[in-house]
Amino acid sequence: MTAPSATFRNPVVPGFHPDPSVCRVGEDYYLVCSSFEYFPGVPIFHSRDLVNWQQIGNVLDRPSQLELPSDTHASRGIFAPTIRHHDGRFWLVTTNVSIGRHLIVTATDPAGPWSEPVYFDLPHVDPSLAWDDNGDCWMTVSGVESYRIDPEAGTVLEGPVPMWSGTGGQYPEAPHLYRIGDWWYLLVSEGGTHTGHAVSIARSRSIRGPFEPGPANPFLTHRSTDRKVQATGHADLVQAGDGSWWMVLLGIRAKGQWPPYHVLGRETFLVPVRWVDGWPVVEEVEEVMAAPAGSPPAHAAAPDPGGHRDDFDGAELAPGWISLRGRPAASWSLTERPGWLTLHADGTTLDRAGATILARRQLHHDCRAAVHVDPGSGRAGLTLRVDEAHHYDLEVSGDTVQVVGRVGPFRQVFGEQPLPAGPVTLTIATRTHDLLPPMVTAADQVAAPGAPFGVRPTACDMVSFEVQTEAGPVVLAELDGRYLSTEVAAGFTGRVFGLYVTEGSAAFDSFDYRPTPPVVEK
Ligand code: 6LW
Repeated sequence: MTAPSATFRNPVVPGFHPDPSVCRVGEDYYLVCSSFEYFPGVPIFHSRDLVNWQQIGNVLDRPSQLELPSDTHASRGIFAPTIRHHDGRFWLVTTNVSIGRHLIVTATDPAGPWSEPVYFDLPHVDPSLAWDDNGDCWMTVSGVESYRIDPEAGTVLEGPVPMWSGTGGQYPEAPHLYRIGDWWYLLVSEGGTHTGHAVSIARSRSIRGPFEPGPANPFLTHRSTDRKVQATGHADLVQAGDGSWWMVLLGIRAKGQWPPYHVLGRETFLVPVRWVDGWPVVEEVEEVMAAPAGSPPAHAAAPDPGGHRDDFDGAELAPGWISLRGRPAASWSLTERPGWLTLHADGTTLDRAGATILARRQLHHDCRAAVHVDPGSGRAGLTLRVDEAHHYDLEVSGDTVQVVGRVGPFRQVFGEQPLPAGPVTLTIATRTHDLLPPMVTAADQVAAPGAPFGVRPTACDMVSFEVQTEAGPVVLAELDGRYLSTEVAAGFTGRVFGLYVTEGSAAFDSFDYRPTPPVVEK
């Protein structure tokens, strides 16, 4: 009798973790994602089962590797990386679109340190690396075309060599070449990184082509379907130690209707791959998926990432903390007030690049994040942000706590109350609904004259702001979370919770992030 297959939960790396690339060395898997205007760049994760991923560092963790000019726009900076293991070393290639260059760094330990970059001034994005049977290195980029390069000298030896550009969808990108048996397989995403996204494949006997398209392209797409996971694409293949094949890819989980909104950015998903007549076949990407018996994910335990808490007692910040466009040494300290994270303002607001923020990604639709902060004489708080023009702030200054919303050109204070001096706990919570309550009717307005006609009392995504007072918790405001979505803000990132200071200095004793149970729809 065949052993029953186990299930695993998707996304395997939730929250704003797009453009995954993966490689295996023995029993160990390593996965990287893009990071855009955030510093440090390119989070790197380790797993033994492809399902439970622990962040072990950031590949680009010093300014000499990661130039993010102070005018770097939101969603510029570091685009999609590729990670490979070759000749005893890890190789990572990516594009810094803010300086218009591809770069390669290497490491013997994937947790770092990684080398200084070797730059390539070649067009396009989404570089990938492969080594041919002669040991020559090829960089393949969106479009799709390849260049034979010397990856250590930073020189181009040949190219561009045109490859295969997918089935005709827009933006052929995220190309990866694989040597499998006697074939070179070329994986390509197309259709754009939203609901039209798709993954196609072709193969050739030679790395230079010509490439023969697969018989069932695109062999993965969720376009025009009502599946919960959408925008599936930007994929990378990996063979597990037991011989089974897997694909990591990005997808989005949207809520609400006409249109649906997604707020967590593009997340990393995993699907099993079968080979049929020499071509990869994958099932639809679901939030709960079956893993073939005996395969690494079938051994995965407790795949829910859960919450995390930081009391700032360590000597270093955990690798999950990200800042914007750099992290000047003078802007933060774990030693100035031991057990607290001290932040110093450097003269700007959250509406402009340059404010002092330390942030963590929002990982669940339903969650709460709390900080215990001593604002001193500063202006500080907890923000839920997508970019400088889309953020909700729960802010303390002087003897007042207030909720400030900034969406596009609009800025408004939504709730305010006096507060005694000293440390205070601030909480931002998000709550989502798949089904929407009915809109307010004329009859409702008779019962509740202030109710706005034709508006739903709650949206598919609500954000609430709470301050802990001596009399208990007080909710200062509840705002529609859709204004902090990719559909409104645009761009390639997702929401993060940020600890910030915009005037003077402030100290944070803890950050506590928890998923909360989803609302049960009737
Ligand atoms: C990335 C491209 C894409 O370079 O989005 O998913 C771009 N596809 O491949 C930014 O993440």
